[in-house]
Amino acid sequence: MQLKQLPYELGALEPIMSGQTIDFHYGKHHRTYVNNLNNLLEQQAEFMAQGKLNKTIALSNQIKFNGGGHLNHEIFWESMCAQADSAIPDSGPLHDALVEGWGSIDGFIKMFNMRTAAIQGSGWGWLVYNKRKDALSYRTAANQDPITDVSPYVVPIIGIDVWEHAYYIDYKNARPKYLENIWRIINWQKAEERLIAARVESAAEKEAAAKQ
Ligand code: MN3
Repeated sequence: MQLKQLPYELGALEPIMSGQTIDFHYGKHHRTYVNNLNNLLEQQAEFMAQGKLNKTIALSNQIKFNGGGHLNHEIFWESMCAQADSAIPDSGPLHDALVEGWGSIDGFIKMFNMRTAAIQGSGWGWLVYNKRKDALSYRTAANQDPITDVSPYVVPIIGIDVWEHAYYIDYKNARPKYLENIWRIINWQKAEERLIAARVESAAEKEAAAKQ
């Protein structure tokens, strides 16, 4: 697995998220998940080749943690953009689905922040598309659990990291303040693209299932 380049410069999300935070978060934390994951996958392949199934299985938790960390951060970086490019939608499929779910975008953000601020310890808050309900839902995940592990029926739309390393340099221990501000750098356009793609994918899966 490779650490993708960020879709913006280190300082592009200032003053909401500092270049220093992104330098540490992307350049150290995310990079470490990728390096660990690659080493673990290599070790796992060696154990498999040696027929050591017990040792292969023993690596599963670490692979989930570091692999989840890699997946989650890839979505996180692309969930954000420069403040000047971040525009809360006033129409369109994402706007409509959020209003259907929570009455208004404001109502959605309040719900998201309240529930994400309350996550105990390290984890993530997620806006997801629920394939079974053809609707948006909110979910939380602990540690680096991939959201598709929490529920296989969801597709991530927006993911917010609430590990302390995501906000401590800029906000110290004030997680609610970090959450309040982050909506000013959310890439709503990217979120809408994900929603549209998720609906297409879900419709294709339903069609394929109906043919069986
Ligand atoms: Mn993180």
